[in-house]
Amino acid sequence: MTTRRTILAAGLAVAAAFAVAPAGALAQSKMVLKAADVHPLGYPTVEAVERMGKKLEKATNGRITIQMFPAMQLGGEKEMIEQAQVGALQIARVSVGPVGTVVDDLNVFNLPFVFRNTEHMRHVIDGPIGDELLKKISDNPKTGLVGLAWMDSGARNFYNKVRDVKSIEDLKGLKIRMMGNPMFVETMNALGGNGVPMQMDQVMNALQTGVVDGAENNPPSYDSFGHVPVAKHYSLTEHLIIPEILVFSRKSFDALSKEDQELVMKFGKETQLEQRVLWDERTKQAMDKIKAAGVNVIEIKDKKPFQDAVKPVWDKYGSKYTELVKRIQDTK
Ligand code: BDP
Repeated sequence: MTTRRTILAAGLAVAAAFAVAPAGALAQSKMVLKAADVHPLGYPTVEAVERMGKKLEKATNGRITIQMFPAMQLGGEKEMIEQAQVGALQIARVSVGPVGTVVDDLNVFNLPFVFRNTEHMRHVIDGPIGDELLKKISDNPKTGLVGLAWMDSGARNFYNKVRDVKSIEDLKGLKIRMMGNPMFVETMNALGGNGVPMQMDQVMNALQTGVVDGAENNPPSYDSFGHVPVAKHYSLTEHLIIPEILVFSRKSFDALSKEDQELVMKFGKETQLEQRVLWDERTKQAMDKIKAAGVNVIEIKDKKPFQDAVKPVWDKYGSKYTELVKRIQDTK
């Protein structure tokens, strides 16, 4: 079994390899940028980063390439962030969920129902707020990260193996896996269920053994993590609309030449709109697969009871972001 320690040790070996050449020499020599994602090859986020790698390779005549470690090969997102911070990994594609525990500014996107819908989220990440938050990551030396781009992750919906969740009452007592950030556990608890924080690498097992009754995710993830056959009640609550983020290791970034930094920033940013096209296709396909698998897909027409119930989460965390939330709400 891979432990966090072995993952980090492997990562540190990679860091050593990346750091061998001094900064000046790095500009000339071949460089392999390690990238990681919890999703498998072909998933929109993975594909977008691989395309970024092809562009880098072309622009540098093969000098810079990206080596992708998909499907949790380098551990969960917490480990990926840690590896990027120490320079063991150069590119991490992670959810804003776990990044919020490192960069508090980002937690504004982790507030339940902060976006009206996914279209609204897109307008926010594509506009000045998106740019400012990426800059906050890059400008704060404590993060150890450079923000490259946002990606789409649709809206998250509850699924479980016990019953149809049609109203908030139906969530009562259900143990639901949430991403590792206290805000999510509290969101679930405020909705009447029991939030269980857990990294994705443990969720399948937890579902099968009954440690949890369900989880929540967008259609592509629900499908691609293989949870559909195990938990066949899917309620379109859209309680969290959390973008993904592409970050680069600050330590590795500072070792690049200015020209290479510019290429990384440019091609990194281009992934934002490219991934979106792939995302829309994948969401359609996933929804078709979910329905064909006999899942009870439940539309939630009135989300108000859900929105009212998460007020304690807003009372506790929202006040820090009053101004930013207003700007988000004012974004058309
Ligand atoms: C998916 C995100 C991924 C998260 C995962 C999760 O793409 O980054 O790790 O959810 O729930 O939608 O852990």
